[in-house]
Amino acid sequence: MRQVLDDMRPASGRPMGRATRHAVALAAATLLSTAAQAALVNGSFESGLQGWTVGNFFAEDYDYGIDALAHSGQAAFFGGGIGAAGTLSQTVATTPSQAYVLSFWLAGDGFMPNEFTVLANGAPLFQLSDAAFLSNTYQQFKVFLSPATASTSLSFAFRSDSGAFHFDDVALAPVPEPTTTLLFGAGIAALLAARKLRGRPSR
Ligand SMILES: [Ca+2]
Repeated sequence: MRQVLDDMRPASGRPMGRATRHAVALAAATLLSTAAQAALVNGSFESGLQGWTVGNFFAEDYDYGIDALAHSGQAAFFGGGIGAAGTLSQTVATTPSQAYVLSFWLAGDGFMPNEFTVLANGAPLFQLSDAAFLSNTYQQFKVFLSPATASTSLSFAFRSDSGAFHFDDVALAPVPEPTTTLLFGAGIAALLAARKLRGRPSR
């Protein structure tokens, strides 16, 4: 907050009046409170639906909810929108151009039709249609993404007209290696180019 206020100091360098400072503090507080949370929370659903937003389902404990068929801990999300997919979403802070791996565990009961989709900022990244999972056995999936924005809305869409998917242990982690290697490589290339220029004989 102090940093935000310092950055908002008027260019003239004159100190702000008390009223202006108060208004700026309020505006900054509003900005901070609506910003995405820093990291994905409650990815194991041990705190129920805390941190998550659900949409387009019919009713809790009917076509979505929390139950004990967990991959880890005592709880998992279950969802199977009827006729259309219901969604489970969470907005997290992301670093633009940083690569991330989104991992999660998913199980199905094999009832058809079914559909599962992963979306980032509304764009589909991964989809399963009429997946025939065996007797609610969890499988891990990993989806890579490189967000272009400082916050990313992650959504998972579940449709299962006669059954439900189970979903647990969602995590979003940065993938540092390729970016670091690329930057390092670019640095070396720039260094070599600079040497070449310096080494060129003058006319
Ligand atoms: Ca869990």
